[in-house]
Amino acid sequence: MLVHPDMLTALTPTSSVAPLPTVIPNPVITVEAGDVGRRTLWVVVVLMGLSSLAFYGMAFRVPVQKRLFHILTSFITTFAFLSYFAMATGDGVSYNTYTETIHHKKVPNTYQPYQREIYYARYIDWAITTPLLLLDLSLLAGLSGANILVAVVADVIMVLTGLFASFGSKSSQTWGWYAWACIAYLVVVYQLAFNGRTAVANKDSKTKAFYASIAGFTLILWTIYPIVWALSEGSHVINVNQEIIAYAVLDVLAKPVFGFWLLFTHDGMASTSPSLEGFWSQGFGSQGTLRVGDDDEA
Ligand code: RET
Repeated sequence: MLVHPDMLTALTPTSSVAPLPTVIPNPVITVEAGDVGRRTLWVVVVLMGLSSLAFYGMAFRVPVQKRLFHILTSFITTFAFLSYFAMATGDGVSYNTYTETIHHKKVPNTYQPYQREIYYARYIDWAITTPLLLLDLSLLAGLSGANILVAVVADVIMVLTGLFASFGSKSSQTWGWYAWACIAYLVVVYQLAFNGRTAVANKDSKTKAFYASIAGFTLILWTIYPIVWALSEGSHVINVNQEIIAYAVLDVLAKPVFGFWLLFTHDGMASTSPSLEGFWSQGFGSQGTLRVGDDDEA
């Protein structure tokens, strides 16, 4: 049988297959919460929900002028309830991708890509609730408006730069943002520890002693947050379940426990606590408001 020369060319093996790469990239490892983490989130949803109800109940038991701390504290646990509900149902979670270098003795380094869950709903919660916690403490101490403003702005900067740090993909980014957050935190500490103490010095001895204890408790507790962050989102030493549990314990102490302590103590010394007057408790008053039937008389 005669074979056309073109057919011969078609049958000849060629080297059209690309050479196999010598280093196969490692598959991405996903670091995420397991059952323990998810259950912990639900436990906190319930605790924040119940304490919000309790705080609203406590608010109703005091006259409206004396509800300032009750209202602020109820808002704090309500926001935390919503944020934990988001995280427990899988909302408010994203991934941060980063690569770790694996060093070898004789062959070149290899690289392991990871994607780790970031519960960014926390940061939205903190951006709203930590200023409210600061307001609770500042009003207790009698801090000036200017100092409260500085504390609140520094606090919001701390949370937002912390959020950027969580999504850093190289260490200069992550730890750079972390450094700005720590500086902002020091401003908050300064306002509470120094200006707060100076302001409360003019108050009665009960308020002075109470401020010293609750502000001391707050500063110790708040200082543990950047440590947990450094071990979890920062250097990935602890896994996502451990991260969730650590933040859950801190959040329950910083919000419901702080809140019950503040409100029970406050109710016991209500005579010396700030009171809401004028518009904040009475509205615009009866003068000048329209009464039913006014239009008919005109
Ligand atoms: C971050 C990381 C960057 C460095 C610093 C942080 C501080 C966070 C704090 C959070 C407090 C949260 C509270 C929540 C209540 O439920 C953002 C973790 C300094 C102090 C009190």
